[in-house]
Amino acid sequence: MESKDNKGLSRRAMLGATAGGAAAAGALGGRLALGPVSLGLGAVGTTTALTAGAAAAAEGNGAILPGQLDDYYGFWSSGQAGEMRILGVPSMRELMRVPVFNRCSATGWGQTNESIRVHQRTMSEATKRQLAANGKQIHDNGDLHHVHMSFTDGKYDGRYLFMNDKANTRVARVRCDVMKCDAILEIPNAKGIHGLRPQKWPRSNYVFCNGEDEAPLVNDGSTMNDVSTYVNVFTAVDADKWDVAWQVLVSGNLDNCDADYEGKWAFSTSYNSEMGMTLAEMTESEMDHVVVFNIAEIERAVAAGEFQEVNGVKVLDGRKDANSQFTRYIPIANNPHGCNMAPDKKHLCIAGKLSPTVTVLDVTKFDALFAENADPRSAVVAEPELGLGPLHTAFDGRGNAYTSLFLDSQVVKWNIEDAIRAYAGEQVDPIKDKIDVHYQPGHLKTVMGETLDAGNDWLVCLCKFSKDRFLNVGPLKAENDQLIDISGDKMVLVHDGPTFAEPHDAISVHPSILSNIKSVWDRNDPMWAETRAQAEADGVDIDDWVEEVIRDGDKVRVYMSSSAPNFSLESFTVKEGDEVTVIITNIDEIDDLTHGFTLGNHGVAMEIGPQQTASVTFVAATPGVYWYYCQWFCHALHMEMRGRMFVEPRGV
Ligand code: K7E
Ligand code: CUA
Ligand code: CA
Repeated sequence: MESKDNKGLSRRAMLGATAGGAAAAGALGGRLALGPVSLGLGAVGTTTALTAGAAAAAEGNGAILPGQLDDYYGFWSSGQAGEMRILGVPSMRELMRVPVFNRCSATGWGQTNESIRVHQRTMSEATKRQLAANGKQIHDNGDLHHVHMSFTDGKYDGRYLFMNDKANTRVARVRCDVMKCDAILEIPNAKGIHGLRPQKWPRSNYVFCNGEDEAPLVNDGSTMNDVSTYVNVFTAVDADKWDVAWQVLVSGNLDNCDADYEGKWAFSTSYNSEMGMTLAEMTESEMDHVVVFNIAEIERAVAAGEFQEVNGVKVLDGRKDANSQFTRYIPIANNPHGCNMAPDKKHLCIAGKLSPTVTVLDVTKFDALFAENADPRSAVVAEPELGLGPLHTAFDGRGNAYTSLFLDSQVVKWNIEDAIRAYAGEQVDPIKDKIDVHYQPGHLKTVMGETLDAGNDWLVCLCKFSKDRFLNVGPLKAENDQLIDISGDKMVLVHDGPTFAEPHDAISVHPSILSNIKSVWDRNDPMWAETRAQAEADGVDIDDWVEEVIRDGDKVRVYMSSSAPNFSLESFTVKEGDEVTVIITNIDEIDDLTHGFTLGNHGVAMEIGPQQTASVTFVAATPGVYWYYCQWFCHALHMEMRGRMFVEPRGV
């Protein structure tokens, strides 16, 4: 086991290096031909022979053998669980969970002062009031559907991951260098952020966010059931400044969105062009629409001051009646859902959901939509009939599209150019293959498929139901993320991956894009800048071994260090009713040496990674002796890494 004496030695180094061989095997794509090639390059120095059974199991797993690294990082949303997950593709092994909108018992996310600051930095006064009325400081749930990485020049750039919270109308940002959430933004005016995409070109200056739910723009109870006062709001978040750049009011609601590869357009599907409030009303029309947002025109109007300021945000009116140049509405059948821009830089695929079609729009024809008397369907270049319940579309690097068919429980592979030729009247079947999936898929994703680097090896299909595919675990069943080999003409199902609630969407990213990931925190990380400032004000050097208890009226700040297997303070004393802040710096420098702080019977626990500072505040309300301990296994004497808090009765 590591101690503070063996600095510089990592666990991976101690366990024997395997990374080089694994990467080489991955690069050779040895997953299906599990012959001597991939075995020979596999777990270096450990594998001499595999049984036939083990080899078959490995093959079904994408042939990532024990000790091998995956070919891709997968970033998964988790729906109502509120976190982001990191999986390996193609093994589908879950590597990490990153708490974002949820409260995490293991890491203390949602309880540490550092995470509460991330939550509160942009919180509106109204939300603070609502939370306070319920005895809370932050929302501790979220509904995270869409995770997307920041782009530069149409490719992932490894800086950030962005994600939505439909439940509490927020977006969040995860720093890729440490895989921690560093910013959450409550979006004013909009309701229920659903579709979310970063701008692809020239870089992700904006994150586009769809408000799904209609509500009065001034939503203060003065108008309630008068639907004519309801609006839907499209938001562009400034991804660097982390505030709202501008908003556009639209007709109908907003579901999914995407952006083009020229930085000219964003687009959103709308299933409720009817502005219906009931299911019957929302499905009444034959046609709904896609909204096209004209970025240059919007930016011009914002710069010229042609906006209305609502709740501190610049709002433009892009509704149909306003006759602006901000938006155009393309009629699409029927409650469309998925909105996916192809890596050919040209074709936008809109999934019909209630219509068995995908509508292909040529974005190079969008300029013409803004001319007077333009035909609003003039950019439609194909509309292949693919099957029942098309929800989302993914792309490979060979001009093929893959659409999930929710009702048919299938993935259909089709060729975009062939669909265009068929639409023009040629006798060609754009459908190349169909495969059954288990069951009822929502999103599906090829590796790097929403970028100019779209790959041709793997498709992940995120099925909403697993039914009979796994052992019965009670009324609540796992979902099923299936791995499909798309390298050949025929799609081949190679793996079932049970998942807990509810990965709507996922992306896969090549590890070369994420070479900036750290194993040890920088001591000066901005994550705890405010905690550091407090320490400086208290005259405490938290970079050093520290044993300080500072009293400040009824507030007590307890500074300590951790180094396996010790806390610097074996005990500290406070008084009944004190507001206690425990600030701990983990001075261990080697990777994979995380400590924790759990305070018994106080509901307090947090992670303290190597070189991290973390803090937590609570009221010591009840006199007595309470043990605290390290909850992340760190050392042979990890159980002994504990100490006592003495809470003296008031008046002693
Ligand atoms: Cu289709 Cu929220 Cu992306 Cu779910 S959405 S599937
Ligand atoms: Cu420190 Cu366990
Ligand atoms: Ca509709």
